[in-house]
Amino acid sequence: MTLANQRAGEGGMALLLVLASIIILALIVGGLWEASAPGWEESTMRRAEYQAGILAESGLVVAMHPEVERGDVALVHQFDANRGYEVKIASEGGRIPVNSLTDAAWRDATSELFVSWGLDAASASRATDSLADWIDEDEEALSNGAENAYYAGFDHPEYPPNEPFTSIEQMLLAAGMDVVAKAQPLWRDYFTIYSDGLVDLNAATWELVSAITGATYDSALNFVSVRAGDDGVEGTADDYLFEDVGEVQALLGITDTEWTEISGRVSLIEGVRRIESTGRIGEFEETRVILSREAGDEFTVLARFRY
Ligand SMILES: [Ca+2]
Ligand SMILES: [Ca+2]
Repeated sequence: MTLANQRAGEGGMALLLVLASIIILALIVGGLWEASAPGWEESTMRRAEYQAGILAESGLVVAMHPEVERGDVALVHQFDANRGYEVKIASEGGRIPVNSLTDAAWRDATSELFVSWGLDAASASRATDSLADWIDEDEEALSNGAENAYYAGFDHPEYPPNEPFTSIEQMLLAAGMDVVAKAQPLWRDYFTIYSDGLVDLNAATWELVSAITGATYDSALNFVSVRAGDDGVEGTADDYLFEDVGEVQALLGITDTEWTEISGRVSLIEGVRRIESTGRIGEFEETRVILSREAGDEFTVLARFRY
Protein backbone atom coordinates (compact mmCIF):
# COMPACT_ATOMS: atom_id res chain seq x y z
CA MET A 1 0.00 0.00 0.00
CA THR A 2 1.51 3.37 -0.97
CA LEU A 3 1.47 6.28 1.41
CA ALA A 4 -1.12 8.04 -0.76
CA ASN A 5 -3.35 4.95 -0.66
CA GLN A 6 -2.92 4.73 3.05
CA ARG A 7 -3.94 8.34 3.48
CA ALA A 8 -6.94 7.80 1.22
CA GLY A 9 -7.80 4.79 3.38
CA GLU A 10 -7.64 6.87 6.56
CA GLY A 11 -9.77 9.56 4.94
CA GLY A 12 -12.28 6.88 3.95
CA MET A 13 -12.39 5.61 7.54
CA ALA A 14 -13.09 9.12 8.82
CA LEU A 15 -15.78 9.61 6.20
CA LEU A 16 -17.45 6.35 7.19
CA LEU A 17 -17.52 7.44 10.80
CA VAL A 18 -19.07 10.75 9.89
CA LEU A 19 -21.69 9.01 7.79
CA ALA A 20 -22.40 6.60 10.64
CA SER A 21 -22.83 9.46 13.06
CA ILE A 22 -25.12 11.32 10.64
CA ILE A 23 -27.32 8.25 10.35
CA ILE A 24 -27.45 7.76 14.14
CA LEU A 25 -28.21 11.42 14.52
CA ALA A 26 -31.00 11.41 11.93
CA LEU A 27 -32.62 8.41 13.62
CA ILE A 28 -32.42 9.89 17.10
CA VAL A 29 -33.53 13.39 16.16
CA GLY A 30 -36.25 12.11 13.84
CA GLY A 31 -37.63 9.70 16.43
CA LEU A 32 -37.63 12.15 19.29
CA TRP A 33 -39.04 14.88 17.11
CA GLU A 34 -42.06 12.80 16.21
CA ALA A 35 -42.54 11.63 19.77
CA SER A 36 -42.54 15.08 21.31
CA ALA A 37 -43.14 17.68 18.57
CA PRO A 38 -46.55 18.89 19.84
CA GLY A 39 -45.20 19.85 23.25
CA TRP A 40 -42.23 21.69 21.82
CA GLU A 41 -43.83 23.88 19.24
CA GLU A 42 -43.84 26.84 21.60
CA SER A 43 -40.21 26.49 22.46
CA THR A 44 -37.84 26.93 19.53
CA MET A 45 -34.99 27.77 21.86
CA ARG A 46 -35.24 24.64 23.98
CA ARG A 47 -35.51 22.56 20.85
CA ALA A 48 -32.34 24.12 19.40
CA GLU A 49 -30.48 23.52 22.66
CA TYR A 50 -31.66 19.94 22.74
CA GLN A 51 -30.54 19.35 19.17
CA ALA A 52 -27.19 21.00 19.85
CA GLY A 53 -26.81 18.51 22.71
CA ILE A 54 -27.51 15.60 20.35
CA LEU A 55 -24.89 16.96 17.93
CA ALA A 56 -22.40 17.17 20.80
CA GLU A 57 -23.19 13.55 21.73
CA SER A 58 -22.65 12.54 18.12
CA GLY A 59 -19.21 14.23 18.19
CA LEU A 60 -18.37 12.19 21.31
CA VAL A 61 -19.30 8.95 19.55
CA VAL A 62 -16.90 9.79 16.71
CA ALA A 63 -14.12 10.86 19.12
CA MET A 64 -14.34 7.67 21.19
CA HIS A 65 -13.80 5.44 18.15
CA PRO A 66 -10.40 3.75 18.58
CA GLU A 67 -9.29 4.72 15.05
CA VAL A 68 -9.79 8.43 15.73
CA GLU A 69 -6.83 10.33 17.17
CA ARG A 70 -6.43 14.00 18.04
CA GLY A 71 -6.18 16.18 14.93
CA ASP A 72 -8.46 13.82 12.92
CA VAL A 73 -10.61 15.63 10.35
CA ALA A 74 -13.66 13.70 11.62
CA LEU A 75 -13.50 15.69 14.88
CA VAL A 76 -14.85 18.84 13.23
CA HIS A 77 -17.97 18.58 11.15
CA GLN A 78 -20.43 21.06 9.69
CA PHE A 79 -23.66 19.48 8.44
CA ASP A 80 -24.63 22.86 6.99
CA ALA A 81 -24.03 26.55 7.82
CA ASN A 82 -26.20 26.31 10.95
CA ARG A 83 -25.39 22.95 12.46
CA GLY A 84 -22.24 21.08 13.30
CA TYR A 85 -20.01 19.79 16.05
CA GLU A 86 -16.42 20.26 17.09
CA VAL A 87 -14.50 17.91 19.38
CA LYS A 88 -11.34 18.78 21.28
CA ILE A 89 -9.18 15.99 22.69
CA ALA A 90 -6.75 16.99 25.41
CA SER A 91 -5.04 15.62 28.49
CA GLU A 92 -6.74 16.34 31.81
CA GLY A 93 -3.17 16.49 33.13
CA GLY A 94 -2.83 19.99 31.72
CA ARG A 95 -4.59 21.12 34.89
CA ILE A 96 -3.70 21.49 38.56
CA PRO A 97 -5.21 18.73 40.76
CA VAL A 98 -6.89 21.12 43.22
CA ASN A 99 -7.28 18.48 45.91
CA SER A 100 -3.47 18.31 46.16
CA LEU A 101 -3.28 21.85 47.54
CA THR A 102 -2.94 20.56 51.10
CA ASP A 103 0.69 20.08 50.04
CA ALA A 104 2.84 23.24 50.30
CA ALA A 105 4.71 22.62 47.03
CA TRP A 106 1.42 22.48 45.10
CA ARG A 107 0.32 25.70 46.83
CA ASP A 108 3.55 27.43 45.77
CA ALA A 109 3.05 26.37 42.15
CA THR A 110 -0.60 27.51 42.21
CA SER A 111 0.39 30.87 43.73
CA GLU A 112 2.93 31.29 40.90
CA LEU A 113 0.16 30.61 38.40
CA PHE A 114 -2.06 33.27 40.00
CA VAL A 115 0.84 35.74 39.97
CA SER A 116 1.28 35.11 36.22
CA TRP A 117 -2.34 36.28 35.87
CA GLY A 118 -1.48 39.59 37.53
CA LEU A 119 -2.28 38.91 41.20
CA ASP A 120 0.10 40.25 43.84
CA ALA A 121 1.82 37.66 46.06
CA ALA A 122 -0.49 38.33 49.04
CA SER A 123 -3.72 37.84 47.05
CA ALA A 124 -2.30 34.73 45.37
CA SER A 125 -1.39 33.23 48.73
CA ARG A 126 -4.77 34.17 50.23
CA ALA A 127 -6.54 32.13 47.55
CA THR A 128 -4.22 29.09 47.63
CA ASP A 129 -4.12 28.90 51.44
CA SER A 130 -7.93 29.21 51.60
CA LEU A 131 -8.35 26.45 49.01
CA ALA A 132 -6.12 24.24 51.17
CA ASP A 133 -8.01 25.10 54.38
CA TRP A 134 -11.25 24.29 52.53
CA ILE A 135 -10.14 20.68 52.10
CA ASP A 136 -7.73 20.01 54.97
CA GLU A 137 -9.22 18.19 57.94
CA ASP A 138 -8.17 20.64 60.63
CA GLU A 139 -9.78 23.86 61.78
CA GLU A 140 -6.51 25.74 62.02
CA ALA A 141 -6.10 28.36 59.28
CA LEU A 142 -2.90 28.47 57.24
CA SER A 143 -1.04 31.80 57.49
CA ASN A 144 -3.12 33.41 54.70
CA GLY A 145 -6.00 30.96 54.71
CA ALA A 146 -9.54 30.83 56.08
CA GLU A 147 -11.30 28.28 58.26
CA ASN A 148 -14.75 28.22 59.85
CA ALA A 149 -14.32 31.41 61.92
CA TYR A 150 -14.07 33.42 58.70
CA TYR A 151 -17.03 31.83 56.86
CA ALA A 152 -19.25 31.82 59.96
CA GLY A 153 -18.82 35.59 60.06
CA PHE A 154 -20.44 35.69 56.60
CA ASP A 155 -23.43 33.57 57.65
CA HIS A 156 -21.91 30.38 56.28
CA PRO A 157 -21.29 28.28 59.38
CA GLU A 158 -21.31 25.15 57.17
CA TYR A 159 -18.04 26.15 55.44
CA PRO A 160 -15.46 24.84 54.94
CA PRO A 161 -16.52 21.19 54.58
CA ASN A 162 -12.93 19.98 55.26
CA GLU A 163 -13.30 17.47 52.44
CA PRO A 164 -11.92 17.30 48.89
CA PHE A 165 -13.62 19.42 46.24
CA THR A 166 -16.26 17.48 44.33
CA SER A 167 -16.65 20.14 41.63
CA ILE A 168 -14.46 22.92 40.24
CA GLU A 169 -17.30 25.44 40.74
CA GLN A 170 -17.07 25.00 44.55
CA MET A 171 -13.61 26.58 44.45
CA LEU A 172 -15.28 29.99 43.99
CA LEU A 173 -16.63 29.75 47.56
CA ALA A 174 -13.13 29.80 49.08
CA ALA A 175 -11.83 33.13 50.40
CA GLY A 176 -9.85 35.10 47.83
CA MET A 177 -11.02 33.13 44.79
CA ASP A 178 -13.15 36.10 43.66
CA VAL A 179 -9.91 38.00 43.01
CA VAL A 180 -8.54 35.07 40.99
CA ALA A 181 -11.74 34.82 38.92
CA LYS A 182 -11.61 38.53 38.17
CA ALA A 183 -8.00 38.33 36.97
CA GLN A 184 -8.55 35.20 34.88
CA PRO A 185 -12.16 34.50 33.82
CA LEU A 186 -10.99 31.16 32.36
CA TRP A 187 -9.53 29.97 35.71
CA ARG A 188 -11.75 26.84 35.66
CA ASP A 189 -9.75 25.49 32.69
CA TYR A 190 -6.66 25.32 34.90
CA PHE A 191 -8.00 22.95 37.57
CA THR A 192 -9.21 19.39 37.78
CA ILE A 193 -10.57 16.92 40.32
CA TYR A 194 -10.09 13.95 37.98
CA SER A 195 -6.48 13.79 36.75
CA ASP A 196 -3.88 11.24 37.86
CA GLY A 197 -2.54 13.91 40.24
CA LEU A 198 0.37 15.03 38.06
CA VAL A 199 0.73 17.98 35.70
CA ASP A 200 1.30 16.65 32.17
CA LEU A 201 3.93 18.97 30.69
CA ASN A 202 2.80 17.92 27.21
CA ALA A 203 -0.60 19.47 27.91
CA ALA A 204 -0.15 22.38 30.34
CA THR A 205 -0.37 26.02 29.23
CA TRP A 206 2.85 28.05 29.30
CA GLU A 207 1.82 29.80 32.54
CA LEU A 208 1.31 26.45 34.23
CA VAL A 209 4.55 25.00 32.80
CA SER A 210 6.38 27.99 34.27
CA ALA A 211 4.50 27.85 37.59
CA ILE A 212 5.09 24.15 38.19
CA THR A 213 8.71 23.92 36.96
CA GLY A 214 10.01 27.36 37.90
CA ALA A 215 11.10 27.99 34.29
CA THR A 216 11.14 31.60 33.04
CA TYR A 217 8.09 32.81 31.09
CA ASP A 218 10.26 32.98 27.92
CA SER A 219 11.46 29.38 28.25
CA ALA A 220 7.93 28.16 28.98
CA LEU A 221 6.54 30.02 25.95
CA ASN A 222 9.27 28.52 23.76
CA PHE A 223 8.59 25.03 25.17
CA VAL A 224 4.88 25.31 24.36
CA SER A 225 5.57 26.58 20.83
CA VAL A 226 7.87 23.59 20.13
CA ARG A 227 5.06 21.33 21.36
CA ALA A 228 2.57 22.89 18.90
CA GLY A 229 4.60 21.69 15.89
CA ASP A 230 5.15 23.40 12.54
CA ASP A 231 1.57 24.63 12.15
CA GLY A 232 1.82 26.49 15.49
CA VAL A 233 -1.55 25.10 16.66
CA GLU A 234 -1.95 22.79 19.67
CA GLY A 235 -4.13 19.71 19.30
CA THR A 236 -3.32 19.00 15.65
CA ALA A 237 -1.63 16.01 14.01
CA ASP A 238 1.86 17.56 13.87
CA ASP A 239 2.08 18.24 17.64
CA TYR A 240 5.38 17.29 19.22
CA LEU A 241 5.08 15.20 22.38
CA PHE A 242 8.10 15.33 24.67
CA GLU A 243 9.25 11.92 25.89
CA ASP A 244 12.81 12.69 26.91
CA VAL A 245 13.30 14.34 30.31
CA GLY A 246 16.75 15.67 29.27
CA GLU A 247 15.19 17.48 26.33
CA VAL A 248 12.53 19.03 28.58
CA GLN A 249 15.16 20.13 31.11
CA ALA A 250 17.33 21.69 28.39
CA LEU A 251 14.46 23.68 26.87
CA LEU A 252 13.14 24.85 30.25
CA GLY A 253 16.57 25.51 31.77
CA ILE A 254 16.04 23.11 34.70
CA THR A 255 19.00 21.51 36.50
CA ASP A 256 19.01 17.86 37.63
CA THR A 257 18.54 18.93 41.25
CA GLU A 258 15.58 21.13 40.33
CA TRP A 259 14.06 18.30 38.29
CA THR A 260 14.36 15.92 41.23
CA GLU A 261 12.45 18.42 43.37
CA ILE A 262 9.52 18.74 40.94
CA SER A 263 9.49 15.20 39.54
CA GLY A 264 6.77 14.04 41.95
CA ARG A 265 4.38 16.61 40.50
CA VAL A 266 4.99 16.46 36.76
CA SER A 267 4.65 13.88 34.03
CA LEU A 268 5.16 13.52 30.27
CA ILE A 269 2.40 10.93 29.96
CA GLU A 270 -1.29 11.51 29.44
CA GLY A 271 -3.00 9.94 32.45
CA VAL A 272 -6.59 11.02 31.89
CA ARG A 273 -7.95 12.06 28.52
CA ARG A 274 -10.48 14.88 28.20
CA ILE A 275 -12.85 14.68 25.25
CA GLU A 276 -14.86 17.89 24.90
CA SER A 277 -17.54 17.99 22.21
CA THR A 278 -19.54 21.11 21.33
CA GLY A 279 -22.65 20.87 19.18
CA ARG A 280 -24.07 23.95 17.53
CA ILE A 281 -27.48 24.81 16.09
CA GLY A 282 -27.35 28.39 14.84
CA GLU A 283 -26.36 30.47 17.87
CA PHE A 284 -27.07 27.69 20.39
CA GLU A 285 -24.20 25.63 21.71
CA GLU A 286 -24.11 22.66 24.05
CA THR A 287 -20.95 21.00 25.33
CA ARG A 288 -20.52 17.44 26.57
CA VAL A 289 -17.36 16.23 28.25
CA ILE A 290 -16.05 12.74 28.85
CA LEU A 291 -12.97 12.04 30.96
CA SER A 292 -11.47 8.66 30.26
CA ARG A 293 -8.46 6.55 30.98
CA GLU A 294 -6.99 4.23 28.38
CA ALA A 295 -4.76 1.33 29.33
CA GLY A 296 -3.99 -0.95 26.40
CA ASP A 297 -7.38 -1.87 24.95
CA GLU A 298 -9.25 -0.90 28.05
CA PHE A 299 -11.20 2.35 27.94
CA THR A 300 -12.63 3.51 31.28
CA VAL A 301 -14.98 6.49 31.55
CA LEU A 302 -14.19 8.35 34.80
CA ALA A 303 -16.68 11.17 34.48
CA ARG A 304 -19.23 12.58 32.13
CA PHE A 305 -20.75 16.03 32.35
CA ARG A 306 -22.27 18.87 30.35
CA TYR A 307 -22.23 22.64 30.26
CA1 LIG B 1 -9.79 22.88 57.16
CA1 LIG C 1 -6.42 24.25 57.90
